[in-house]
Amino acid sequence: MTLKNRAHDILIRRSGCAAVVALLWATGLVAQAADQPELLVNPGFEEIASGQPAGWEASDPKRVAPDEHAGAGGSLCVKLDTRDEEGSLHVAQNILEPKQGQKFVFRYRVCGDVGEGTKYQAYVGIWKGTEWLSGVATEMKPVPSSWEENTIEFKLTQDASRLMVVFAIKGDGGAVWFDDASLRPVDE
Ligand SMILES: [Ca+2]
Repeated sequence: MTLKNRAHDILIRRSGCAAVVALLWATGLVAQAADQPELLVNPGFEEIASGQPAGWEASDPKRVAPDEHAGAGGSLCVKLDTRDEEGSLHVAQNILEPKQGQKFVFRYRVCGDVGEGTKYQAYVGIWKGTEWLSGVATEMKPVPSSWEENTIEFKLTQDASRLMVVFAIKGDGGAVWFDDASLRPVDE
């Protein structure tokens, strides 16, 4: 088996495993999901529109794209790639008129192949119209080399009219993948 074929074989097996996990997860949480709807469109980056993750806005369509990285949930994730040109990239989605006073849980998975100079941000920006109010988890973080899941809870107490979920990278070169994003209201 060639290296390429072997890599493909591993990718297929991992994808199959992820699909089973996703199915179990979905079956177990049907009732809960009905009470707590997912607010993001295309949270798993599985749908593509004009070559881009549907529902998401990319800072640079040439360097932010759907990708079949091994270990992605489902088949696809989103890849932010600064290997050819350093700088910053992001992919983002707006949620209009979130419920004020509501508690939310924000989840995502991330992994990357980067030098030490590249870090990532996965945050929720809170806006009143075009005015920035605050942000949740805005710090730059080191990029893990294998998939890592993060969960952040926050309560919307301010006069917010818009949330923005943002995945961003900044640095001197590398590729970072994000997948399985989620933003759901949760009961207190
Ligand atoms: Ca996915």
